[in-house]
Amino acid sequence: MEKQYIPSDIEEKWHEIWESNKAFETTEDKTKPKFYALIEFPYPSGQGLHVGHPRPYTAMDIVARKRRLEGYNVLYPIGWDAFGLPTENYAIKNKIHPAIVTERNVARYKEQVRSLGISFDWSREINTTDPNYYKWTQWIFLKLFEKGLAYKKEIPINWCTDCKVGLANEEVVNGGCERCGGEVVRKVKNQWMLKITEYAEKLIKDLDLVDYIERVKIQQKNWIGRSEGMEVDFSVTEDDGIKVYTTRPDTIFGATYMVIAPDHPIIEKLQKNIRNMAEIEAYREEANKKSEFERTELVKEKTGLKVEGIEATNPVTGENIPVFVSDYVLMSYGTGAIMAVPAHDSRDWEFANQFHLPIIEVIAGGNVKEEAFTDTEADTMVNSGFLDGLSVSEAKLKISSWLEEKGIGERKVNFKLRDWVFSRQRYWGEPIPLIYCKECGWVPVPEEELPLLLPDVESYEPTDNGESPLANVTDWVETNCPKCGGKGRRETDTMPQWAGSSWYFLRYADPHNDKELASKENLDYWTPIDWYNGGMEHTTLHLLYSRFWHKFLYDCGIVPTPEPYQKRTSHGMIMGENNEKMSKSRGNVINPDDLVNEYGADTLRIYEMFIGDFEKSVPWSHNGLKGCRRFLDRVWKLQTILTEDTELSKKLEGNIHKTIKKVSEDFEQLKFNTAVASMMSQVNDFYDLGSITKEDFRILLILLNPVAPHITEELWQELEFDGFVYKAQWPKWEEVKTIDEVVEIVVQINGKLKGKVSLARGAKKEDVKSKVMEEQSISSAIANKRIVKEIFVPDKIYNIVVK
Ligand code: ANZ
Ligand code: ZN
Repeated sequence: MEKQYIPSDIEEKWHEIWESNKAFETTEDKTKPKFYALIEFPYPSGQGLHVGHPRPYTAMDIVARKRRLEGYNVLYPIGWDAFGLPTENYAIKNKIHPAIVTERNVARYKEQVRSLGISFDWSREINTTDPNYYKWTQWIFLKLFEKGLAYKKEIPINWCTDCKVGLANEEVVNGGCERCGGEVVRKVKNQWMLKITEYAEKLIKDLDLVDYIERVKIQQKNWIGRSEGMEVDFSVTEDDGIKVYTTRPDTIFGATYMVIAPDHPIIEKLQKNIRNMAEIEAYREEANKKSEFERTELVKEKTGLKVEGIEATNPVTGENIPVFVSDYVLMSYGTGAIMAVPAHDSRDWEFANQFHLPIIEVIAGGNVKEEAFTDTEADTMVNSGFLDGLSVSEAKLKISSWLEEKGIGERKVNFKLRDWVFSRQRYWGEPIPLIYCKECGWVPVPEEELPLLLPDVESYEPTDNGESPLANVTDWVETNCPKCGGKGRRETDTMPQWAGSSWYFLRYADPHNDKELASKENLDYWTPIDWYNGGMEHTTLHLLYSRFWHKFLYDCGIVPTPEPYQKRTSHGMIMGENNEKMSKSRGNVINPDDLVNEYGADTLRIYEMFIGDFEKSVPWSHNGLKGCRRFLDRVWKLQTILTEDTELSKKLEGNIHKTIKKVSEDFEQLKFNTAVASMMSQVNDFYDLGSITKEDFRILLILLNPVAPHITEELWQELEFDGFVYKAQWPKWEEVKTIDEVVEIVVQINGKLKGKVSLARGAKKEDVKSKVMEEQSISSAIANKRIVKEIFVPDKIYNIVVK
């Protein structure tokens, strides 16, 4: 009697063997083709691993393991993105140093990840809070500073009132804090900023160089928001005028008023002429309290007021038009002023109706009394002087040249992307290595003094005045200016969570280097990353930030390619059984440890791949999990039907080749669920046949190994194959053998020939029957009759006996 399948008996054993064999460590043989697979390294929070984590880890593990079997030198690394708020908040609450909290969380995560049998190269593990790591994060920041891409500026920023911390635009989700969901208000603060906008054009254009799934590309493009338009001068009484930014110069004959942002500088400039300054100031104050998100929401009612005492002139009609302030125009975009065309812009249309302003139709085809007509493919301009009769696109060209010739307009490209707010007023982050000196301004900490260590503090509590807890560490803050030796003060803000993750993938290439962030030789060999899978929620955060840093390092000659990631894919979330998000408060969180203990890591891995379309969110199902365990039990028991009869193997030859093909191709296309399904059906075929040859078993074990690495190694050993599965060769299929031979099956009713159906050789009775019943002549011949018997001779005859 063969052994029972008891995962807990074998899984830990294999972890130890793999580790002592250094099975998944890269080789230094740089003549071998390389493959670099990457997952987003986890944030080790107090909650431990979530069942959502194994989904991307297993998926990329499948790809990594398959590549090894195909002969590649594979780098599949892991590390810890460990600076950040949750750790700090936990530390505050429990009065434990964040470094200790981090250490504990990492240890727990590591054990959990290890129990899943993911083929990470643990010898390259990194941790963003390790001074040997963050030395280089600081070093990159200083490079950015040196090149003028890091600057300090007093600006209104998003401020989370709960976390008491400034947020980047990317961290504000639906008007709330990305971390805690808390209220976000505007606060004017002196901030370190990174000039990501300098890379806006390249960040869009170079998406052409990479293979990202479409929705990622689209989201990045929309976020960067490239817009082509014109700046046009509108003259204003007593002034040299207001510049507007418009993407629709074709509609200029319909501009019946202007709107400026409440904080537009012309208000200050012309205050002597403005008769309602007090009201405008009050309005501005109200507007300042709102976030940009609130102000630009489409659905909300428009507010604003007329600027009394000044008037503008429409440069093409020569008519005087009123100027309004309204918070739907932002000072931070374009020129902070617009020409309002209510007939063809929805926001202007709402505003005009509210304030009873004229609406002049300049493009025919809509009903502008009812709503704005915004079709940009429309054919006919009207009420537009020399543009009349042209199409919108023709009018755009003509008016643009006209405005340029007259010197009142200029073509202009704008981006929605804003510079990255890079300071955080918190403790648990990388110190910003700069010193302020009254004489010299901001002076970098000398390179040889890096890392600038995070000092110990008594209390990590954020302060209400918006200063980092580091500001209280007087003997750390007060230092000498590295340039003139005079008195200096260290910057006390720290870097945001996203700093360490903006370059971590480079460090994996050479994690222990203490001379450079990574050697040129290693970067040349390993980068770019061949395949990076991660969450959609990082598309406009980490993914964008890291592309920016990488491009900057490329321009500095430090990395060899303009893009870090050759391929980017994304997984869907795993939801609760009733399709709601898993959360502590809902009490529906499933702990992967329990599942590994009860069913084994292989079952959990298979299940997470089989659960549904990898790219979509899917609800958890305990029954599905049990089904996957039954499948592995059946694989295990295939041992009981092993046969020496190699003739039998011929019967399933086509089948096997089809399965190899399906699994090989599906693994490459994120179709892990159908790959697993085809292996399940292959196993059914062996049982249907009543036997499996050793060679077929060997192939099955290799195909299944990337998904279920422990059981396959164990069976490999049981069956006394050579070495280990992880060292085997990925099987090849022969295309001709995957093509079914077609046979004609004779259909009879009561022994008389009634027709023929064509099916693949070896088709099963049910499949033949349903094909037969599709035949009109047959189904009508047996209608109203009782079928008493069906005789099936495989590949030959289907006879139906009726009464
Ligand atoms: C006149 C017009 C007519 C416009 C029309 C649109 C449609 P994107 O594509 O987002 O760049 N705009 C310009 N600056 C603005 C600001 N600071 N705050 C709010 N809105 C602003 O859109 C550019 C359009 O948004 C511009 O083109 C301007 O309105 C408005 F039928 O000008 B348009
Ligand atoms: Zn100085």
